[in-house]
Amino acid sequence: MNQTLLPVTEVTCTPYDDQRPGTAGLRRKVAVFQQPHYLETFVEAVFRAASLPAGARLVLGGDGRYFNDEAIGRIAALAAAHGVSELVIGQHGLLSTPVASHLIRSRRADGGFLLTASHNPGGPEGDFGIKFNVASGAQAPEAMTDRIHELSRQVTRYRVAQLPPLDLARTGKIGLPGLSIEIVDSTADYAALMQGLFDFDAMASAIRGGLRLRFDGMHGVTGPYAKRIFCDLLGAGPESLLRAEPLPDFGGLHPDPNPVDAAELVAQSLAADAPDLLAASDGDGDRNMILGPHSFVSPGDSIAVMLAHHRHVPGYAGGVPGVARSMPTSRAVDVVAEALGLPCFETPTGWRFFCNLLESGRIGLCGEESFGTSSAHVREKDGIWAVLFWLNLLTVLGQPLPAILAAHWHRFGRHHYQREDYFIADAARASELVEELRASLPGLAGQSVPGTRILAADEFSYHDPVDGSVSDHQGMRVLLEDGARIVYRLSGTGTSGATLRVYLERHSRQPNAIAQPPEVVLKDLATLAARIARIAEITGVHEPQYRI
Ligand code: VG1
Ligand code: CO
Repeated sequence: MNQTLLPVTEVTCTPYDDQRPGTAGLRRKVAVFQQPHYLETFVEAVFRAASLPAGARLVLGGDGRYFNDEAIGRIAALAAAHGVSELVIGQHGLLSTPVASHLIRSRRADGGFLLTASHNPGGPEGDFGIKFNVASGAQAPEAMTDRIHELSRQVTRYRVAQLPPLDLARTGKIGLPGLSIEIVDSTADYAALMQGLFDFDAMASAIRGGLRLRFDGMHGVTGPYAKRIFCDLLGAGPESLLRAEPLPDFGGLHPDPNPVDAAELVAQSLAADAPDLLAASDGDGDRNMILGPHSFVSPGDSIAVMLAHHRHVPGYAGGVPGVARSMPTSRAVDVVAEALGLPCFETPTGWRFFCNLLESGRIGLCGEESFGTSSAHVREKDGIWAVLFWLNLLTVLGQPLPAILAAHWHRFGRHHYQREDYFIADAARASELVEELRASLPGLAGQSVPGTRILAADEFSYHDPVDGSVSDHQGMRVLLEDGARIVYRLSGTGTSGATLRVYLERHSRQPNAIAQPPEVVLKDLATLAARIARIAEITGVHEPQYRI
């Protein structure tokens, strides 16, 4: 018998065919989500695929982008009709991605819906997205997202409970028949989690002693967390925060923490009176960019430096069992792991692939090249955590950031790294390029290229050591005899056309080469990468849109 006491209505609809989640959830233009029943169809498919226990508890919140609050109300109505008895919702509808993961774990929830399209633009003309995370706080695994897609094509009816309008601004409990809703200020929970990992006294004392921090929230979800942690708890002044108010359209900008979209922060890092640590996070607060005076920490270097010094940070003083990086991430962390005698796993792009390794205790730190790093404290990447890790390192090492980087390169060599994004408006051309490149892989090994030869070329397949699942077609890689590497893959987070990502990497040990900027060291490799994949010839696109 149905226990729901709220009135429930049944709605009939025609299924959609395009609801396959990508690298991190379903992302579409807002206008697509606004089509009748579109959101409900996907959420209904999630409920069918997840088979939650009766009386389940769910976490609900998002990055505050346009459509966030409306989606919360509509998901709550479906949840109640599915017998969910408790909802934990972020105040103002806001939860950063790592905080949502933390709340699912700490509240022992059965899962959660994260409303975000991450670094994609927001506003009525922008993008929206939905991700479902399971009880461990991790994103739904691939088998489940495949199932969600399959089920979404069969949704011809769904049920919604009639809920009163929810006041998301007021924290506290709302008791409804059969459903309890708690609106939470998540900054307190998150600050407590961070206080358990980092030395807040030492960081506060360094800030009192003159250490200057600048954090750019890019009008995403991190502003309130940053204010609470950096200003209220660590004593940084208000000038430390830029763009710290969450806005539904992110101020019309792209909330992506990279040197192109956070150019103002980069300019500040190059000024004569640059702060000691500068950082930015993305729309949903899971990415980070770290800068110091006249220096930029590449994402691959960030995880490598963290690993090299992790025992100086209280939450990691006992050591980590191992590390992991996504395949396209630079191999800088591999070199450190080897020196420390730790296992280093290579996973496909997408945070969900780290989660089995984290959950089974095989790794304690992991990172992606797309400005994402995190640890076993949650099951998502975590932007503010990364900033605190670096702040804690600056404090305990007592050296400026550029000196920490220089010492790292001196010891381990430097992995020069760049990602090139080719936007290809006609997705069919992009697929053609991938097919042709795949077909050419077996013939590449042994070919001479300027200055060296191709050692190997293959397509990455991942065998998950924990659940035995296999994920094919996870990027194509070309290894050169001099150790350099090219990786190609198509983005799985865009909402129009296709984006070909080309990742370039070269490990340098000579001081002269170490001192050169990546664009100089990788120039030849970029030309070679474009030639091997015949990018211009097949797609008509001659230059990458982004070179990061
Ligand atoms: C991109 C990044 C990937 C990241 C994903 C989600 O995916 O490359 O590393 O996990 O975004 O990040 P893709 O398929 O476009 O390359 V986020 O910050 O959007 O949750
Ligand atoms: Co993100």
